[in-house]
Amino acid sequence: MRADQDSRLLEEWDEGKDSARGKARKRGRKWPGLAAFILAFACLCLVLLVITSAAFGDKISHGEVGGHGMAGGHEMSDAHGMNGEHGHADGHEEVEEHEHDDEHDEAQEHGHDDHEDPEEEVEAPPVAEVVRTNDYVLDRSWNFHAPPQRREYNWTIRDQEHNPDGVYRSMMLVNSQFPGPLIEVNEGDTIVVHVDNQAVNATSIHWHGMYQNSTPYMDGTVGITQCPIAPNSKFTYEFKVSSQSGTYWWHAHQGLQSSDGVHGPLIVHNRNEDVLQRIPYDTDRVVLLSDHYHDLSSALLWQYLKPDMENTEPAPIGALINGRSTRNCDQFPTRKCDNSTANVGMPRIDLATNQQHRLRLINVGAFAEFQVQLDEHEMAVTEVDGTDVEPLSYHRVNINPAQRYSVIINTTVAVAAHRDTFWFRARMIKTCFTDPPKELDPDALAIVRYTEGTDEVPTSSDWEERLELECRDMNTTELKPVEAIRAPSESTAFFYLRSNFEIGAWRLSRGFFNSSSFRPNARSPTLQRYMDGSASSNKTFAAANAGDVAFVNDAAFDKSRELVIQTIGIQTVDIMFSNFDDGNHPLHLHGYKYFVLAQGHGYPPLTHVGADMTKENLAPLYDSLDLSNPLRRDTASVEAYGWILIRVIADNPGVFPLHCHVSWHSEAGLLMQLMTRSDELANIRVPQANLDLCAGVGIERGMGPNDEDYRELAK
Ligand SMILES: [Cu+2]
Repeated sequence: MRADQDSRLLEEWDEGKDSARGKARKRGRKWPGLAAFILAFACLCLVLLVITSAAFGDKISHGEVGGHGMAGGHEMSDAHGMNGEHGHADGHEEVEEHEHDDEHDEAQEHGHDDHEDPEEEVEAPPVAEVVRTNDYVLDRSWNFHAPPQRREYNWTIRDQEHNPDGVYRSMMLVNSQFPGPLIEVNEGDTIVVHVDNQAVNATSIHWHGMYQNSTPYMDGTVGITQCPIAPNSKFTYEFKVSSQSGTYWWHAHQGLQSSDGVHGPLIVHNRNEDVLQRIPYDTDRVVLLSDHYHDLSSALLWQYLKPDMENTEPAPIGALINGRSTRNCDQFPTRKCDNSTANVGMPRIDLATNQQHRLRLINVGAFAEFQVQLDEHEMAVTEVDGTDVEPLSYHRVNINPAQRYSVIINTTVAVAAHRDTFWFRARMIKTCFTDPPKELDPDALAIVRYTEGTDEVPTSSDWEERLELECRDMNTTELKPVEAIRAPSESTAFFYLRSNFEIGAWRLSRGFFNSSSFRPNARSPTLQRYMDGSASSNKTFAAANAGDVAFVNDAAFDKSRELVIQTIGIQTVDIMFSNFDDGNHPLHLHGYKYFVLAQGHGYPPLTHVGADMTKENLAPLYDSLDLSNPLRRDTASVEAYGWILIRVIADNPGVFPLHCHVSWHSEAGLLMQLMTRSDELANIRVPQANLDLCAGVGIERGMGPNDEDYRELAK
């Protein structure tokens, strides 16, 4: 930042703040009317943040900059990500790379300075040329029987400008790739990821669906298992993958950085994959589905959490398949846009004829549910969130955020249909968007080609069934795990949780489980607090009543901010969720797969309607359950005004969040924690490198705003 820019930028900042105050006084306004202001505001916030940071080191008052996260404007700080330099674009040391765009490969081998000084790099060329797009075609010659090994990856995270659909926006990318690098391992391997955070914000990486058995401190959740990785600092994740396989993913767990680009697939091969997958297949690939926003999540989050917003989630502008789509730049006259770059365009998926093809569908988006189909082809579902299931055929597969479904497609219909190309359609259920932008394109399309290189435009037919209008899980009751496991016949504990949103004047719109709305403590993660407390024999970490094996620990934790269910020994915990909101909540539990016992709309079967939701009162529901082999997964949804009953065998020592995976909702506080096998936690030592993160400078950068930030605005 040049000194002569400072005064002008400060003036602009003041204007922005005044403008924000004026708008904030108008109650009940919806976001599109404020979009321009919010963008300007976010930019200015970052301008100030950078100025303040430069002038005062890293002491940034929350009140001054509208939030220790605000961090809205990577625009200002992009410089250190925009010089076209980067490390091994892949960062992948032991596994060959199989997904790539040839035209971008020459950029991979450039080295980079570990600690570039952003102040030296004001002028930066556009970086779009060097962002690599991944197609994630897995190599069928993969050695499923290789001895267990360390699979090591080097990742550098930077702020970069990129145009996934033509429109340029600020993003946060790993190794200049969007979507991010593929992690591919065998069950039994150890994953090692060296993260070098060169972004302006602090970050943290979560390994979605990994059990982290014996390494709970590697789960990557800010305020729960670690402090954030500060800007200009490094951290190494290392954990063994055991007793699980299938399709997973990784993503940032700080703010909504995942939506800004920090995400990618994580595939764990089972040594018996050919047995567990009942349909043999010739090809294997990952298909990431994502809602797409043209603005940084931090700017949108600021608006979303504003008082009186009534849980109106920011709606996406479009959708991406493996980080691609294409928009007409004329629709966005105020945006920098180029839809002729190599990364932009409709994805082509080459599936040779007369074969079987595995597609691993992952919804990596922040909000939207997708309904996915390949015209004129049935899809046999063979895996759900890492659980192999007996194949069942569907015309469409509906997939909520963070969920995964593998489907097998049989390409033998060409001859009958006289076609060579077909539409692959991933359509967002747009009826769940309260206030969509007028430029919304809810359908992501790809072309499946039987013959590589053909230019034929598909004329394939849509299915006749009408499209889904509700956001909820597809009916999974018929999907039976190949490895049959009977759910325990009884639970040892039962908890009832109501989810709802509360709004109020001059208070953030917050999501609640019962009366708790999560606020992460970036400098004191729950896990470390427990470790410290138990080491000093702090009695608050024990049950209040002798004999309690599962309890809400409101002695050690302020449950208005941190709702922690603690268990001692191996317990079987049932949780019934009721949703009093008009939005769907895909509920993700870290560190586990749970049994989905039942889910539905309205009230579950009760003995006494209107009486408390106790296990006894739920006898009619419990009596109707089929426990012989229920679906096990890590993300299942409680639909709007609906309910879900899950059963967790709580046998994994650690502190694991259970939260809504609509990122807007979880940032609004819809998150609680299970501290399981707390009696075993004392035997686990948190590595010093993890503890050291908490002393990092700037670790709050990138977190969501505080209530206080809005009070400042209201003055
Ligand atoms: Cu939710």
